[in-house]
Amino acid sequence: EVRRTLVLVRHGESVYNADQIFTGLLDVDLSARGIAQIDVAARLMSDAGLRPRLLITSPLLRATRTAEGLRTALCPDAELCQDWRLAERDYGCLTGVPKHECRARWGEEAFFTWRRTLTGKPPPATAEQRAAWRSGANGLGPLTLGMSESLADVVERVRPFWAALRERLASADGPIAVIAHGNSLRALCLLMSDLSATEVEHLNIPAAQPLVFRTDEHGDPVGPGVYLDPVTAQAEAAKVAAEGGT
Ligand code: DG2
Repeated sequence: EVRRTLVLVRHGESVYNADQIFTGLLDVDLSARGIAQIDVAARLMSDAGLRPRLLITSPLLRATRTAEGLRTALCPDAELCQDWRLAERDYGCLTGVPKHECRARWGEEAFFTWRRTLTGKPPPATAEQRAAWRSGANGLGPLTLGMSESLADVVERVRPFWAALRERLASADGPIAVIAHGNSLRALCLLMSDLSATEVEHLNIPAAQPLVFRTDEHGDPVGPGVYLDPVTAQAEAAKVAAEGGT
């Protein structure tokens, strides 16, 4: 029964992901590997009979390109819309900084706290950093590149998105796909599955691995999310967790 199914997909690998650079709200493109990953994800979804009727994407290019690729491969007639609430967490002064540099400069504890805890929040970007960035992406609503957000801040902006999505799932007549980012999807998973602060610290979402939730008549998930390719997804999630390491 695929009627009330939600598929979460983090975008394919971006050029900054490939170099392990904190990206946040910077609007970087997919890498060649990231583009190729879209076809693999589409094949997994097609084999599972999951052709979305609706795709909702973050407005950032790496997500919109992934969403468009999935739609072309799987469901050309499906509706595709954007929601600013799905944008990546604003990484403040870490934006554009290689992860290993951040870890070397501020130490292992600050690196983990800012990157993975619920309330850890990097300092805002410096004036120098802001001057170096071109004008930000469109469609980001009230978000201003460089202000910085904790994961808890992202949870608060994703909360109304989840409330609306839950209603859509309750009356859905086909699968819904959400295409977003490592941290906006961590926030969504926290809300959907009521994860604790400790559980969410250890949640790492790999690129372009479809994560499937079956939902009930209220739109609430029935059981945990299941990756369509669990072996690869677990291996790739471990690599995400280890980014910035020696
Ligand atoms: C990554 C996540 O976001 O990085 O902002 O650097 O999903 O847009 O590539 P995404 C970034 P980590 O939180 O995993 O370090």
